[in-house]
Amino acid sequence: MSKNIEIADIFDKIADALEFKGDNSFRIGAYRKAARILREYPEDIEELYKRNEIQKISGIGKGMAEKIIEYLTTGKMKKYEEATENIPEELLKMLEIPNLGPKTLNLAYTKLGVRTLQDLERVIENGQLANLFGMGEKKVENIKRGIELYKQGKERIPLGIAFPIVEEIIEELKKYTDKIEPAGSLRRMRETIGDIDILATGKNIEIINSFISLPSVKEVLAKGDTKASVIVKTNNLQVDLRVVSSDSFGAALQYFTGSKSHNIKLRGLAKDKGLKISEYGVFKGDEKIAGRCEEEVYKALGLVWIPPELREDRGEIEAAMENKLPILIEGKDIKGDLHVHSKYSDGVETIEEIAVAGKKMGYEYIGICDHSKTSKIAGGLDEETLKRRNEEIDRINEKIKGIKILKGMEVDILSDGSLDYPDKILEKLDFVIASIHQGFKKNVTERVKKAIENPYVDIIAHPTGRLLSGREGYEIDIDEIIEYASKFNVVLEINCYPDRLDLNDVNIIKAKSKNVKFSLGTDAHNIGMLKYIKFGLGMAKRGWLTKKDILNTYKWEEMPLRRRIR
Ligand code: DGT
Ligand code: CA
Ligand code: CA
Ligand code: ZN
Repeated sequence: MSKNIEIADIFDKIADALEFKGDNSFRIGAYRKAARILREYPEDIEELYKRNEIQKISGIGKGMAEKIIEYLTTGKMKKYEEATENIPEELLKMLEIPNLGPKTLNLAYTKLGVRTLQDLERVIENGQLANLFGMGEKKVENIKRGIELYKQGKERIPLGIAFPIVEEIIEELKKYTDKIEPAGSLRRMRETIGDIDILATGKNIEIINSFISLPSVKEVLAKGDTKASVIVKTNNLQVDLRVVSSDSFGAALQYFTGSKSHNIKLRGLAKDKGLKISEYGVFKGDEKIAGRCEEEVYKALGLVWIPPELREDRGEIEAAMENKLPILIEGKDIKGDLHVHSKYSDGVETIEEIAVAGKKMGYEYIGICDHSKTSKIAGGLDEETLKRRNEEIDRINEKIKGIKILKGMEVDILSDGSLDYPDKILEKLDFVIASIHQGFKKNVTERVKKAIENPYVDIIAHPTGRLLSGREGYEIDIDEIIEYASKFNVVLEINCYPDRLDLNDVNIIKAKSKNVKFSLGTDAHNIGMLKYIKFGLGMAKRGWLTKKDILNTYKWEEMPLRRRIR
């Protein structure tokens, strides 16, 4: 897949170069979008090319396809060479520095001869940059801060880390605002977040002042009448707050929720209808025809409201035009969690405590899935202990009414692809999740396929094994697993654990197209983690899933488990 990434990088660099040169934003957006599609594309682009199918990639137009083919056949791209002509390589890289826009960089380059990061730091230190027209101390301070972040290797933050920060900020500011909502990638529930965007209405000064003096704020980057940017203590994450008037709240929420590519498409649609859309509203000439709420904004463009999780320009605008958006799964549809660890393996609470917590969540059932015997460090259960656990589950089911505790297990797939318990034990369980926890380098795809062939395996846990923290996962051919799961009616898990979110949206879309069903499991190791279900729900929505796609929306008796379908 290396060519996919290689070409994506080139497209991004073209966009950077165009921005640097002050080109119009439409073309820039087109390159950024193509880069993103390639980065996320599941298949090797060279294979597609061999089959003459580059144009079939959804979202890649004729022009982009030609550029991809040009690069694959000649190893070069003329457009890239044109766009980056006369721009030093180092300068291109510097466009990634937060708070340093392409215009400023261009100015520093043309007026002060800045060509490298060291050059930039020098003109900051000796005051030359601040003396440039339109600059000033404040702006330079921000760039300095940006360089620091850049050097730290500005990473994207997992959704699971950003989410509670936003919840806390919103909770604190609520009393000063009429309305306050998260926007940006966080509202779209992307698996990682670049920065946090929050939108509010109310008394500007009060809101902004309380925002910048929140205890979680480490540094104030900018403060104005209608917006402020801060760095919070957690992960040096940037938070942008904008205060807008209530009659454009919907338009602003729409605009700042993005994604950029969704917005660009929407702007084009507005243009076709002789309208203009901005963060202030939808306009017909000078007349504002929508802006107060999002529904109104989409309606003005002839669309039904589009859930934020779908706003990635993956066909949602076309679907909304024909009123063919899926009815997405919602939190209220979820009847239980299907992957929870108890004290029997490496979880914190007893079966009873988990049952009580599950009831509090409003669940009808909760699936206890402890580790199997080979996972010794995770307190894996030998056969004797498993028997005792199952007896305890029976007892607690008698004792506590209103929730059913399910006897699940998360069973290791061993190095030869066999499972960690014999079939006669697997058979007695309510359901079985199989997972790879060892031998990450040893034929993972083949082993998982073998596990799928076992008639007592209902679900494959965290199917790709990737970890957002970048710690070691395993290598697996997920396309092959999806095909195989589909063939054997095996369900693929959407593991809701913030470091996993596995399957993710891209893989969910692929698996759904092969009629695979999904299960939501938090992989909770203590009851506080049961709330992670919302992150899996986010992935499910981003994957266009409806109620019937997901086991957890069925009553236990009606759940389409593989062992029942046979
Ligand atoms: P992130 O922060 O990298 O995780 O991703 P976003 O989507 O939150 O992006 P961000 O924070 O740069 O901007 C928030 C939203 O504002 C974005 O989703 C769409 C909107 N937006 C920002 N810049 C542009 C732009 O140049 N054109 C358009 N149409 N929308 C933009
Ligand atoms: Ca953002
Ligand atoms: Ca932002
Ligand atoms: Zn687990």
